[in-house]
Amino acid sequence: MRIIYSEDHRLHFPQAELSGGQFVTPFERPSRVEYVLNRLRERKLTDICAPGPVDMAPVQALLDPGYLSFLETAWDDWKAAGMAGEIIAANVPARGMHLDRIPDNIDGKVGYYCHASETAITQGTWAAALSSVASAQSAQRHVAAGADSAFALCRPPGHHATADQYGGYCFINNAAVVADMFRISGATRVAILDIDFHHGNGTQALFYDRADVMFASLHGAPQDAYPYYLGYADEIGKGAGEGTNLNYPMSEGTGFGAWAQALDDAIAKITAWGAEALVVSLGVDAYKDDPISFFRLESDDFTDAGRRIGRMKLPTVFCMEGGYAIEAVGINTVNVIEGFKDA
Ligand code: OKP
Ligand code: ZN
Repeated sequence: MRIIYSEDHRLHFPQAELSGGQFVTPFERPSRVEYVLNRLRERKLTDICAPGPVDMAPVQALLDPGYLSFLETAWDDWKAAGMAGEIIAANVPARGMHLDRIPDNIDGKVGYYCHASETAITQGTWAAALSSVASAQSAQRHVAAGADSAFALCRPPGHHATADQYGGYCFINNAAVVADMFRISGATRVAILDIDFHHGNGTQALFYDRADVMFASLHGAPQDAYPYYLGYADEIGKGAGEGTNLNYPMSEGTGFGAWAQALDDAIAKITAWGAEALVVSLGVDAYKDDPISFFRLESDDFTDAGRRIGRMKLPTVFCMEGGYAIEAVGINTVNVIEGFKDA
């Protein structure tokens, strides 16, 4: 399987994540990619390439132009305003406030375009986010050109990013851009299967009213898990998109038995719906030792999951999302890939 990644992911490494009222070293850190790369090489998966240049047209077609230009200049604007530290949102428009009037002040803009303040923006964040979506796009082009699958080792991740908000370590929704590119390149129906522990709220929001992209997500129940305000089972899509959004919220302690049942159900529905291409939001934070998650999957379970996904026999692009038990991230991620290949 072709693997695509850019070294420019390293340009995004904020010093701090706001966690439990303290600043800690971000869980989403550059070494995650190194663990995956090392494991890929150990398992002789060595078809590893750098992406081509980012293609902004599909990104601009899907996302809000004001949001993209905010991200592009946020760091310079922040510094020009005399801010000493990294960009952390300190204000958010909330109930009773205007949700549609965008302030000029950078501090106000940051809050407007952010939905979770644990995520900092630093000097290299925009460049890294572009390199991440470039990897996803290269993977998509490889599969659209006839390969059966490709793995975009995206960093930063994307599935929490909406058309106009960042948060949850995500800035540009890589998987969503890939799905939309499959549509643009001729697929009638595209499915996104999100197996990251966290609900893909950004992906859901981007396709909620669209009938051409099905979104299915397995995740920690929103009553107890980030992103908290979305991911309930009764969110089924709206308008033309009604019936093409599938949420499988699961409670603390969920192990592979229940998780795999949800996976099989999602797979059956995607198959019955007639998807022509598949995008997998590949997070491995459902792992038992993940420091910020509460499922109990073992490393071998990821191989099994990959095999189930592989049996769909769809053209497939994997986009890396989360996974923070860093020493196991490589094994668990590559287990999915090997299970898929083995199906
Ligand atoms: C991103 B992805 C830890 C709280 C973290 C945000 C989690 C983002 C997960 N103190 N909250 O879906 O893996
Ligand atoms: Zn996650």
